[in-house]
Amino acid sequence: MPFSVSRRVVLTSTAMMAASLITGSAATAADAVVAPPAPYGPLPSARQLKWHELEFYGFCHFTVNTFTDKEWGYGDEPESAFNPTDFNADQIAATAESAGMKGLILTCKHHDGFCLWPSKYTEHCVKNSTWQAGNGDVVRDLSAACRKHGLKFGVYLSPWDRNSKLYGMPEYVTYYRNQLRELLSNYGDISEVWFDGANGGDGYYGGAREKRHIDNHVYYDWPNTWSIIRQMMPNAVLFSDAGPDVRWVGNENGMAGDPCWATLDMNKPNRVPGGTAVGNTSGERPGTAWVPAECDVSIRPGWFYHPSENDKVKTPAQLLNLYFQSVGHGAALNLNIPPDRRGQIHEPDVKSLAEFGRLLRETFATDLAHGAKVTASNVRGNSKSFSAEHLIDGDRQTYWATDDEIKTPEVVVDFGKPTTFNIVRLREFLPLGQRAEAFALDQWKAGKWEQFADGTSIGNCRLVRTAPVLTDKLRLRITKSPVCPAIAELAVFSEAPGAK
Ligand code: FUL
Repeated sequence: MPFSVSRRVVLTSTAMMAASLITGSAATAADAVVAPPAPYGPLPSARQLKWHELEFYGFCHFTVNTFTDKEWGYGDEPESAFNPTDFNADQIAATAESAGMKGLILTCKHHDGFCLWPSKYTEHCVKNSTWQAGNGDVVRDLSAACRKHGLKFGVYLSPWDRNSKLYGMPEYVTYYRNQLRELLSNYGDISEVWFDGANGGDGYYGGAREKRHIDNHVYYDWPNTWSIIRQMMPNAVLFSDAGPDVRWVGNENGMAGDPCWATLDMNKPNRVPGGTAVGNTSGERPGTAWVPAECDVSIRPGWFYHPSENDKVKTPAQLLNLYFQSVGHGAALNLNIPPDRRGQIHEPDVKSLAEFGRLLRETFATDLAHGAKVTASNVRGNSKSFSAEHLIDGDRQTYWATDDEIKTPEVVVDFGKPTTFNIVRLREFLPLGQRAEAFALDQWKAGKWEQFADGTSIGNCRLVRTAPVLTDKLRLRITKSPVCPAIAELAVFSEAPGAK
């Protein structure tokens, strides 16, 4: 009986409306009575769901360090040190776009305290540098270039300030918040605010030249700083070692753990504002909050541009590996591309990024599962709303789900002809939480199924990259799940040739 409806899933009309909202598709009369699975565990907020769609964006480390050849400025650099000879925000944004990035996060103020915008709260900023006769504003120009190139724009405002004489005193927190307000008021939409965990130590501090230590848990009063952003820029995600929206992955190598759960247990002692990143690489299951990971890494050994590193730019193949180990584990990739002393992305970096972008675009252009025949061992209430077809419809808002008691189902993709691939992409339907805990992939070979890969967390995106598989049928088995799975995508790709 094709569209039979089991007892357990008969709904009231209110629940039916909720069901069609949560499936994201208009339910037909026949399936309007089948309820979606109940959400499992912590759920993403609307702003986190939007952030998950970005997957890959860039960091832009630029300040006096670019000119002094340092990684951490002491805070005593003269404003004249910042003097790009040919700053070109458009070139920076165009380079990011060519790589396939969806946004850029600028170090508006790094630990040295120099501000890349004309702040009215300090003299230590671009208004006192000779660059553009003191009229320059990197934040203005780069945010505008990002908008032009369809990129999101995020801000990094270092809590640690080695220039400010106020650092370590309560007045500094007011200063910091005032600067945050400037950035949130004057530069359009801000997608992410990045809070660095590096804090306190020696510095210039207005001439004191001493060591200053603060207690990161209490000094900045993070809850009240975060609430400023919630009020002024409600869609911006807040990044720090402890979230609250996005967590640091716990290393600067661009690699997420395996598994990398999107959830954390906020009852652990380090899960407080200003807390540490212990446990961040893999996340915690089932967790109490949705705090997915971001993997930050630089295209060069350093975060800032150094001429001595011009021959140490990561290759397109290295960048592709990082993509698989970050985005492919359900996290985001934040790849740093530091402008040089002209104020542009240096040539070897531009070349590598363009080629990496080509590899990404060509690899993921054609889903070989599109148009295949998909058959599932179970479909929730036999309803079209939850059919296995949704795995290959290219739409993240629709998904395949099973009846509540079916936790380890399988689905077969029949290509109808021998097909070669080496990448399988899986996505869960995130509004229902991270559900599946393990899966396996089989190929049909010599008349029987043969497993060629397995894995743990899926979440926003799981990329399985293998040696080339040639088969006419692929099987996905969910091998462990506390509840019935809700899988939004099973896509199949063949890697573009030429990754060097
Ligand atoms: C670290 C900083 O100390 C580095 O300079 C860099 O900004 C990196 C992204 O975060 O904590």
